Amino acid sequence: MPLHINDLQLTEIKKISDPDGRGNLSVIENDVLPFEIKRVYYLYDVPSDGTRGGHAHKELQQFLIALSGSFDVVLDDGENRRSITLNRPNKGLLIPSGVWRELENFSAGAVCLSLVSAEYDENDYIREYSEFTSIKRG
Ligand code: T46
Repeated sequence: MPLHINDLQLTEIKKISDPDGRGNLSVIENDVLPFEIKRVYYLYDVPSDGTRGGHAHKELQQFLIALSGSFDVVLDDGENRRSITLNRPNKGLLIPSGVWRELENFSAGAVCLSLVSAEYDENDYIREYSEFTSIKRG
């Protein structure tokens, strides 16, 4: 069945709260993600009017976390669009392949951690929205 944008939801990440008030620790183990992590990168110092993304991936899957601050991820499956706010370090957003994404409304100090399923490959990117929709239409 083709992916519908409403299938994409935030995933809870395990949080271990220190009983002596030393704060929290969150952990991502291999069973949380449907892929093996091959690369990690992070976005930071993004101006409040800046946008990141604006493309889809042919194969790459990724898991985004707002380690600090907040930002919105606009998701588009070629027919429907919705926006999800990431603002907690113990919630992540899994984005499968074939989903157009735009990241916007970064708060001051926001850090977006991205765990991804493959090494960097520019050929995996679809950077033209018209190409994306035409692939989606088949
Ligand atoms: C995504 C969003 C959330 C590299 O050399 N290696 C890398 O691993 C990456 C991710 C990028 N780059 C280079 C390629 C460009 O020259 O860094 C430059 C900026 O990349 P890009 O314009 O793709 O950055 P974003 O923030 O628009 O997109 C990135 C990821 O590329 C993308 O997969 O989903 O973050």
